[in-house]
Parts: sequence; C-alpha cells; structure tokens
Amino acid sequence: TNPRAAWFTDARFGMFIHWGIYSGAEGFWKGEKLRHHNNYAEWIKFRNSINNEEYITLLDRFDWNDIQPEEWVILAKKSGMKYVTITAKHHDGFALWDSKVSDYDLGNYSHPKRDIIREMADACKKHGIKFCLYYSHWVDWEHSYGWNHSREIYPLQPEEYDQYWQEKVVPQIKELLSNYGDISMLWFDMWLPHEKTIVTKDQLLQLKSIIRELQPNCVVNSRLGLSIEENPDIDYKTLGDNKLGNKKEDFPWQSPATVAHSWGFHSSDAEWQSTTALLKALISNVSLNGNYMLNIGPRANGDVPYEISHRMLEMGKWLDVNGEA
Ligand code: FUL
Repeated sequence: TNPRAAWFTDARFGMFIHWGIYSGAEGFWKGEKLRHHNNYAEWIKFRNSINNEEYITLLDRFDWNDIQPEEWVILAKKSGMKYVTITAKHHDGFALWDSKVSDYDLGNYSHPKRDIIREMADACKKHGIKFCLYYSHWVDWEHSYGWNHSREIYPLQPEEYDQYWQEKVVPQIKELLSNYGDISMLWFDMWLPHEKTIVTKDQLLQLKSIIRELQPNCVVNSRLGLSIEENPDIDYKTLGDNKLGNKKEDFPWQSPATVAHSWGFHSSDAEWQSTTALLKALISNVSLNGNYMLNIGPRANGDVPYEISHRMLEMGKWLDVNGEA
C-alpha cells in the first residue's frame, strides 16, 4: 500500500473541528432558523443569504481572550485520537489564518490578531498529534466566482470559475503548505464527481501536483473530486457524511462523523448519540480496516459542548483499557 498513507491507516481515530464565523450564529440568523431541512449550522451564510459584510458582524460574538485551540488538541489526545483536522477555510470562504491572499481572514478581523492555524500547528506539535487541514476548494461563498456548488443556482462561466481558482484556491493552498510546518493531510470537500461540477480535472490535477511538490508526504482525500478507484494517487477515500463502512477495501478509507447532526455548533442540536453507539461505530470501522474522524463544533468562545467532550473522554477511557497502542 501507499507509504504516504501508512500513518493514516494506523491512526484509526481522529478529530474533526468545524469552527468559524458560523459558530457565532449557532444555527440562527436574526431570530430565524436555517432556511433548509438540512440543519448544518456552517451553511447559514448560504442558506439565509447573508452577504459578506453582514456575516462578518458575527465575529462580535467571539471572545478572543477565551479561545484556546490547544484545549481542542488536548481533548483529542485524551480521547485516544491521533490526528486533528480543522476547517482552515470552510464554504463561507473565511480563512482562519493570516492570509496574504484574501482580506476575508482572521488576520484582518481578530483583535488582538490571531492565527488559529498557527496556534493549532504549534499545539499539535507539542502534544504529538498529526496536524491536518480541511479546505473548501470547490465552494467559496465569499468570492464572487466561487458560488459553484450548483450550476443552476449560480451559473458561472468556466473562465470566471478559473479566476477564483487561480487567485484564491491555488495561492491559499500554497500559503498553508509553506508557512505552517508539516501538514499531514489536506481534507478537501466535493461530494459530487467533478464531472458533475464546474471544476475541471485539470484544475484538480494542478492542485494535487502543487501539494505533491510542496509537501510530498501530505495525504490527500478523495473528496478532492477524484475517485480513488480511478486515481491511485489519491491517498484514501472519504465516505459520505456519517456513513460507516460495510466492507474491507484495497485502499485506506474514512468516515467523517458527528456526535449529533450539525458540524458547526448548533444551539438546537439535541440528538446526541450515546458513547456506546460512538464506540461501536469506531470499532466497526476499525474492524474493516477503516478510519473514523469524529467532529467537535466548538462555540464562538472556543468551548466544546459538554455533550461532545464528555463522550469523547469516555471513548478515550475505553481505549486506554481496550485499545491497542
Ligand atoms: C459536507 C459539508 O458541506 C459540511 O458542511 C461538512 O463540512 C461536512 C463534513 O462535509 O458535505
């Protein structure tokens, strides 16, 4: 198998972190619910048609003295997880680092200035956790040409879309791979085969070759938009949201999962799975040689909901007794 992905296959269990401006909205905008039956809190900008300027006012709810990303890493460690993947840029287009490429970033909007990606990189190094980044390449609701997830909703010319790609995606990926030490994995997010989207195979291959050049050991997931079956150079397959595996595969694979429903913090998320159910999901995936990445959606002040942290710590205790090192 692929030596680059060996650590990932061995890791088995990781933490996903969805945290960004949307965490301040908690699933509501001006008293109104998310305008969609899929109650993903991180989609509020798009669902409730919030423009870039208004959206940024949610940052007033962030308390920069409280936010301690190292605590997320410590929680991962205590829970028996071997890697963390944080949303460097989610679909809203807002960068959690000090990006020279875009002003829609924390460098510009945090006081005092914070760079969450730097802080996470340092914390992961300190605690011996692999540091990985989620980057929304396909969809970007900040850039006027990045609203492409459905051609019907926002028809774009291929040249316009390529402008977004070349002036935002490519340079931001270069920044992330050049300034933050080792990035163990880049987790891209496209849930349709690229043929059904405006993204071209050339654009995806361009991105992949930049990654291979700048950080040859960085693992890339199949939601880049290239299937692992047809592109053996993709390192592992990410299944659908909250989809567990059901058979062994010839390649590494992973389930991204939530404890309740939403990825970003949602104040009315209520159907928390039990620790037993979560452990069963982890064990089932691991028994099929798969990987399980379980999400936290911290609040705007950085706090991890107790319903999540409590269950994760219980999983960690179980793994201490029953898990292999
Ligand atoms: C999805 C995204 O659209 C969600 O917001 C979330 O990031 C999930 C892990 O992937 O499909």
